[in-house]
Amino acid sequence: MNRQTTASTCCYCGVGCGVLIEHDGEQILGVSGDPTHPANFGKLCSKGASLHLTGDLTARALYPELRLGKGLARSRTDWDTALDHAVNVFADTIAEHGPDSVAFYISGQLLTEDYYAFNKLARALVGTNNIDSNSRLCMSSAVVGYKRSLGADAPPCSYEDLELSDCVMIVGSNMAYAHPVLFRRLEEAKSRRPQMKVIVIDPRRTDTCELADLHLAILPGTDVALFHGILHLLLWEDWIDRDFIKAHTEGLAELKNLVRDYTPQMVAQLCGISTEQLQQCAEWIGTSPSFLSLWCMGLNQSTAGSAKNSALINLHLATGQIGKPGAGPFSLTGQPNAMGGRETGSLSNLLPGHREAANPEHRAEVASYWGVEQLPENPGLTAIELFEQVGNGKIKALWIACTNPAQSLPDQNAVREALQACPFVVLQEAFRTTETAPFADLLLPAASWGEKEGTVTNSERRISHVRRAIAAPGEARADWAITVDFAQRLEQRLRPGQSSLFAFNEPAQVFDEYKELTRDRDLDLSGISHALLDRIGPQQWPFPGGALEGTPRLYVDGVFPTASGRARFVADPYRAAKEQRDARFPLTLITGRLRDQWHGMSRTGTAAQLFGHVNEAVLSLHPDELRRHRLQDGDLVSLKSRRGDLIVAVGSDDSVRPGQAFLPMHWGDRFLKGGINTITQPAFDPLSKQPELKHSGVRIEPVQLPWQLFALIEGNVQAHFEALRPLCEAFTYVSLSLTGRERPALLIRAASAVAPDPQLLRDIDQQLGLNEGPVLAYDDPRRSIGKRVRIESGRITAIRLAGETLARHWLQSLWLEGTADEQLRRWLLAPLSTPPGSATSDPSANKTLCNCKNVSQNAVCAGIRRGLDLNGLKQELGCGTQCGSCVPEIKRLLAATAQPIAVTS
Ligand SMILES: Nc1nc2c(c(=O)[nH]1)N[C@H]1C(S)=C(S)[C@@H](COP(=O)(O)OP(=O)(O)OC[C@H]3O[C@@H](n4cnc5c(=O)[nH]c(N)nc54)[C@H](O)[C@@H]3O)O[C@H]1N2
Ligand SMILES: Nc1nc2c(c(=O)[nH]1)N[C@H]1C(S)=C(S)[C@@H](COP(=O)(O)OP(=O)(O)OC[C@H]3O[C@@H](n4cnc5c(=O)[nH]c(N)nc54)[C@H](O)[C@@H]3O)O[C@H]1N2
Ligand code: SF4
Ligand SMILES: [Mo]
Repeated sequence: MNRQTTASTCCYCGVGCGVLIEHDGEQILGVSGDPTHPANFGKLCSKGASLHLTGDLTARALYPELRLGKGLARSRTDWDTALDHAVNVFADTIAEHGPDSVAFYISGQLLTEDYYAFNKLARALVGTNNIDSNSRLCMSSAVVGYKRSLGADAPPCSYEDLELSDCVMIVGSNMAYAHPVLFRRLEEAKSRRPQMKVIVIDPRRTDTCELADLHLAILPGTDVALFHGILHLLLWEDWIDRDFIKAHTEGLAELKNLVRDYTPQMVAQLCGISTEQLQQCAEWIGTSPSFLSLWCMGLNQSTAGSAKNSALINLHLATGQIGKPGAGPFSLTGQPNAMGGRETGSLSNLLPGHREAANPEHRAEVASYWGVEQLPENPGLTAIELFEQVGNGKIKALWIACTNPAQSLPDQNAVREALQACPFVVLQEAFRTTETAPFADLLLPAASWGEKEGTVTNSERRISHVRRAIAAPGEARADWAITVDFAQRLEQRLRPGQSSLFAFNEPAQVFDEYKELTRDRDLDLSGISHALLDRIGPQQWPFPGGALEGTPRLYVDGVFPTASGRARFVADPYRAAKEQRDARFPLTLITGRLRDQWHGMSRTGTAAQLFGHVNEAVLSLHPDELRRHRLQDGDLVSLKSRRGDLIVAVGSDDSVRPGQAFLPMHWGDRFLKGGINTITQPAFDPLSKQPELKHSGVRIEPVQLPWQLFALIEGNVQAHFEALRPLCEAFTYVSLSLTGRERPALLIRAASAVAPDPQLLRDIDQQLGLNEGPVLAYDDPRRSIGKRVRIESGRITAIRLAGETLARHWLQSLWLEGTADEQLRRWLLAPLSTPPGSATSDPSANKTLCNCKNVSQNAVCAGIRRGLDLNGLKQELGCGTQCGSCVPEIKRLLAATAQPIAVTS
């Protein structure tokens, strides 16, 4: 077939970039940025640009699988059997225990049409509000913040405001990694207008700080105190907009009383910054012609998430910095369709069209539109509560779609127990490899990126048409279609003889039904249709019927969707987080994102080149902290919290302050035994119910795990992963990753206190192809040391070291170079295990900075030593010339060798 191009969107972050998918009708061959898409104008980041390299078919769920009893294995079945079985279990459970004994846990990565279908299924057909989404872990504090302060859940800004602003404050967001293409836009704007001020507020010195004129490394969780301290100064210095306050707001008097106490000295001390920094920050906010704030999980994922959001919005109201170009409180959404979930009412407390499930009028409106008598009154469970109720047996049938709760929810020990105990778990997934998959009694294969059609809304309220390029593999089906098929079958049990609530044949029909529920509401998008988006491109809501274009900015007239039409100052005091570091748990563990991985890595974890930047789980600690604990880079430690523990390697990193530690959120139990959310806490914000995923009190303890294993096997990565990971369960520490670009390989590191049963090693060797064939082996059973290397056509293709693994870096380098020389043979057949020569440095420590051009950190550093500046490096090495995701890091290296950054804490 001919090569074709289909315009669609990237399935990762909330920037919502347009992509052009190159394919031949059957396979996706390449991807590039869509130059006409207003979110990215042709740019993509390292993740978007490598989309076509991910999604290994061998990792995909391809057909339905059903388990007919706990303890049995799942086996392949057909769609009819699968869905009829699910209908029987759901209908019986509802009949016996009522509609609130079932629940749906869905995802901000579903399309709007998928979301709507699920929501209607839960509320109109099943009759429960037990439908919540992973957006509860992500955006729910922003939802509360916008609604409390401004009256509706609507980010009022546009991406172009980043370019137009005079002062941009980035708080609790590592945009350089998490919203890279927007960060590119900001970088360019700042290079055009260097007088633009950029403030970053983050406990860590992230790559985002490369753009900062001021970095406030506040102590974790102290944002509310900081914002109140800033407001205190704004009031004191009279850097406020009295006219705006008078005409368009209410509640300042009460807030003034509160922030009077937030003196610069007290705030500086609480936040761990200097009063000069605080003063500077307030001055830029108060005196810049326009002020924009961007925030993400550093604010939302907190037991004070709602208070943090409102305290930040207070600053915009006090300065009148909203509803005009370059200004406003702009929450960055995490997932590609976090917004669509909010619009379609897919959190337990919401209903479609920005309505409230607790509001009887709203329920009546939606019920009448749907043609059902009523909608359920009982409040629905939110994510954390939902899994608690699964754990204590109240939820007896759970439907999970497009999310991986056995990786991403906090307090994993409890979550996995709950999933294990749940009588019936349905999992609608694109990949069968996830941590949640083993708990599924019914696995339904879902179509994924490039294979499905519908709409998504990005951070700036812009709706894009997501188009299908190729057919889904195997028997996988689009999410909306699975949901609608199930609902139609369930209707026959629950409302026999009545006309269908789910008479949908294509996603455009779902959209058309949904959009009427937004008519005349703040988000009115009733003028949009799939066909219109095809004609005029992606559009920002509100977009009422008859509109010719979308709405770039909200509240330009100063009228807010509250009862009085005025925005509200919210006076929540600063409250210290409940779980503070203390004598028993003296470190604060912060979790967050890496540049090239996406969440639980079901997709990004299939592409070896996405491990080039960071190749395994490392707990980052300040060098002083390492010294205090007498630890070296790379040592294994036991990381403990009140909820669990985990063995992980430590790394020295001075971007983390002493007293803190950082661990990326991505490593679930598959890649790091235990998974990082074993440590995190389920405590949540009282209003938004969003859990405190960012901080936990932890301690590290030394471990003695002298027996070590290192293995590398080239090719068939997924198959080897699946065969080897279960065998590794016997070890105390297990870490898996991929390596290589052209010749991907699986890497395993493991450690234990004592040598394992020799049979286990033989089983591992069997999987590694090291029991026979062209294998060189040396075993010293007395010392429990063994080494095996497979050499084919003069190249290493598999390695296994057991006992001690000193030679691993050397062997990995030889594998990478594709050489197998005499020296290797001599070393292999000798009792000595230390590698010859000096080539013992870790090849993966030489990380790939630039994924597009495959340029390593060593090459960049060498260039810097030769005197190259950023442009010189770009010209000579090519790094940073394509997606630009590596530019902040290159700048940091340049700064480190030239002179320290001017302003940091
Ligand atoms: N590469 C990549 N990009 C992604 C994702 C991904 O998985 N990978 N996921 C997407 C999703 S769903 C989301 S929600 C976004 C998340 O995007 P971000 O929120 O930007 O990413 P995080 O790294 O989770 O957290 C941001 C920062 O919050 C800081 N922080 C921690 N505690 C505090 C605090 O108390 N106060 C302040 N001010 N800052 C604090 C952390 O140090 C961290 O640098 O990213 C989206 N984009
Ligand atoms: N410690 C810690 N934990 C965190 C966070 C943190 O910062 N720190 N962040 C939290 C946040 S903000 C978020 S958003 C969550 C994310 O947590 P999850 O929702 O668990 O993240 P993903 O791994 O993206 O899960 C999406 C799943 O959907 C599957 N999938 C992909 N495409 C499709 C599709 O089209 N259809 C279907 N049915 N399935 C598909 C993928 O294979 C994947 O398994 O993690 C949260 N957990
Ligand atoms: S910034 Fe990167 S991950 Fe986010 S939508 Fe664009 S290409 Fe995808
Ligand atoms: Mo998120």
